[in-house]
Amino acid sequence: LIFWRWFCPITHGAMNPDILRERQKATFDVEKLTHILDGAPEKTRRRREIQSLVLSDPDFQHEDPNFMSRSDRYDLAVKKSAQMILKLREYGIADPEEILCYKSLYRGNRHEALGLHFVMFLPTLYSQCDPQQFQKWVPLAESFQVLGTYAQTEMGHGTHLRGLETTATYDPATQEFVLNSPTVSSIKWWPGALGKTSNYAIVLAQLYTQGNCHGLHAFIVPIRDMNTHEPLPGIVVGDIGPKFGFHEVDNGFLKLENVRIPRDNMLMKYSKVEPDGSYVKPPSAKLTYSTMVFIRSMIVGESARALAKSCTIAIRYSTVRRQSEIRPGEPEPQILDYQTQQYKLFPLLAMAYAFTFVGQYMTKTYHRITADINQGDFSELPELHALSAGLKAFTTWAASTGIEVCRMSCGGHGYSCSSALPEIYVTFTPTCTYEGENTVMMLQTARYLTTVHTQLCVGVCRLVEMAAKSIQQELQRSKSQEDAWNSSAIDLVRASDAHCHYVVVKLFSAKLSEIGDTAIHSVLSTLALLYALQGIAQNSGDFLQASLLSVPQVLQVSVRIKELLSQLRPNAVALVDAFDYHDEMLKSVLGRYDGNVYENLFEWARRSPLNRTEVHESFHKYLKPLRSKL
Ligand SMILES: Cc1cc2nc3c(=O)[nH]c(=O)nc-3n(C[C@H](O)[C@H](O)[C@H](O)COP(=O)(O)OP(=O)(O)OC[C@H]3O[C@@H](n4cnc5c(N)ncnc54)[C@H](O)[C@@H]3O)c2cc1C
Ligand SMILES: *[C@@H]1O[C@H](CO)[C@@H](O)[C@H](O)[C@H]1NC(C)=O
Ligand SMILES: CC(=O)N[C@H]1CO[C@H](CO)[C@@H](O)[C@@H]1O
Repeated sequence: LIFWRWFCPITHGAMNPDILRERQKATFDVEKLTHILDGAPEKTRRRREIQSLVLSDPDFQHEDPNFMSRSDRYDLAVKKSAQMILKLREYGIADPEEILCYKSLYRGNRHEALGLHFVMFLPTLYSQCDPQQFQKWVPLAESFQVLGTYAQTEMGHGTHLRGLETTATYDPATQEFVLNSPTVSSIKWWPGALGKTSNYAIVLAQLYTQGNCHGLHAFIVPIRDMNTHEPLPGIVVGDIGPKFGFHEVDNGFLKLENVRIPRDNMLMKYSKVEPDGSYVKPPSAKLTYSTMVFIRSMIVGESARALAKSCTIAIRYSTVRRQSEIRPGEPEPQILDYQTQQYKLFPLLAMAYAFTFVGQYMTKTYHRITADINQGDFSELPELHALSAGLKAFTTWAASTGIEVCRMSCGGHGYSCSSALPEIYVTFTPTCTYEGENTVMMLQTARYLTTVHTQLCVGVCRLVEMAAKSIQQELQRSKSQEDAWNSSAIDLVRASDAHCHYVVVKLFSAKLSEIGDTAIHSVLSTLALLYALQGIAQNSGDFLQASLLSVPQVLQVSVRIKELLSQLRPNAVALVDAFDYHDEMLKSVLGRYDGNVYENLFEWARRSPLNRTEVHESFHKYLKPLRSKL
């Protein structure tokens, strides 16, 4: 086994002089900015305390997954998940935020094997069990005897829930539900941890009782024997195969063949099936909104973190990488001194800050509104629901694109797994698809905007008006409301996008007013302005069309953007240092704090399994015989 520790590199060189000089140029106190990003000095202190627990733990050392097969990567992920559970207990870490912090340190840029158990299975039990079910299932799940996943998506349908085909038919004779996957397209497909890890699944199925269909309901379905872990009768379960990323996760398939479960395995907090088969309706559908809002606001935070990590790697590397020349005869410049390189990276740095503050705002708002909901006040829920859907889509799209820009800005080495950028990208990008497919989310936000468009900011309002006008025109062409909606969807998505963009700018500038330190205020104002102006420059067509800006004004915007890039240049490394990603967490040779990239790149490559023997067997098998045949 090849054990690795990023913080104890083979070469104990001093700090790279180029990156050292960058840090001396900073105009503000990096530590104070870290406190703002964490929320408070106390939070920074606690985060670092948890970090040192992880880093000083010998179990944290492991082989580099980049050099492992998929099966070994899965094995390592399960091992780490199991260790993590024991360690959280050992260290007495129980606060949800601190658990998240510990886990993100422990799993690095990748996914957790038991992720679905924590983020979907347990929360669904907490929110949808009736009191008796709660008593039965929660202790089993919290002690990990029951390892669960959430099986909603099928091969044929993900977005359109009414299209799901799995059936649960009540049989009053035995007081059981009979579950079936009646078609190939009805096979459950994608749920994380379903293939190999879980012994239970919450299965979403169309409920049939007394001859009527009552729509989707959630059922607790045992899929593997609790002792032997063998699949149970009628259960066909497995792994769906390699994917773009998520290599350590066993996203799975599940085919149900006349699987019988007791009546009280249907989650019955809201709707019920009585023993005789009569159906009792849920009181309100709104309650399920709040879980979605919560998960989507967490994803906004993930967008910020993925982008912040990527900017840290690309900006640090851009200060130690020297290439080409600007003036003939002079030394090669740091690549960050090319205007185009700054133009690629600084707007993304500004975006990472913007999204961090949006994430903080959403978490705060979620907690405030949850308190209102507990008092029976649902008034703000529709707006928050629409906003969280839009911001989830807006930030994940922008961050996905941004990570890829960071990767390409590192040239060839960005393509190597040693940069960590490929892993960050493939782990992050499915957030555009799961928990609400992005286009569909934007259209949901648009539906809300068209009902309130008089209260919107003037730019956004123009776009909503345009979309609304398009719907009107389509309706006049004697189309139905639904067809008019479809024919106006491009405009509707643009309007939502503009609204979200505006909200991000607004929240960023609101954050500035909270900041007392003048040096930090000044550099964050520069970032906020860059974020806002870059948004205008990229959508200048809309601003011109709506006569909100003139052509000379648009030209001024691009002049101002160039000035802001130069203004930010001296603080670039300090601004990414403030995100405070430890080398062990970043796991990037290019993004190392000490900037000693080249010697470590060589060390990393030498560990490649292909180098294990000096001569690979393929030489003897194919290349040598080729010579004798020619
Ligand atoms: C890594 C990963 C993990 C996952 N984990 C889970 C899990 O744990 N449990 C689970 O149940 N599922 C899981 N999923 C599945 C995921 O939730 C679905 O893939 C997602 O909901 C999108 O649905 P879909 O695949 O049907 O896409 P589709 O809806 O088929 O989307 C395809 C295209 O159609 C467009 N489209 C669809 N509807 C509309 C519309 N109304 N208007 C305009 N355009 C539309 C979309 O914009 C998109 O461009 C996971 C998926 C991935 C990739
Ligand atoms: C939706 O709109 C597009 C573009 O106008 C059109 O091509 C398509 O046929 C419409 N879809 C349906 C189902 O009517
Ligand atoms: C030339 C070279 O660096 N070879 C290395 C290849 O990889 C193995 C481990 O897999 C090393 O031990 C070799 O030194």
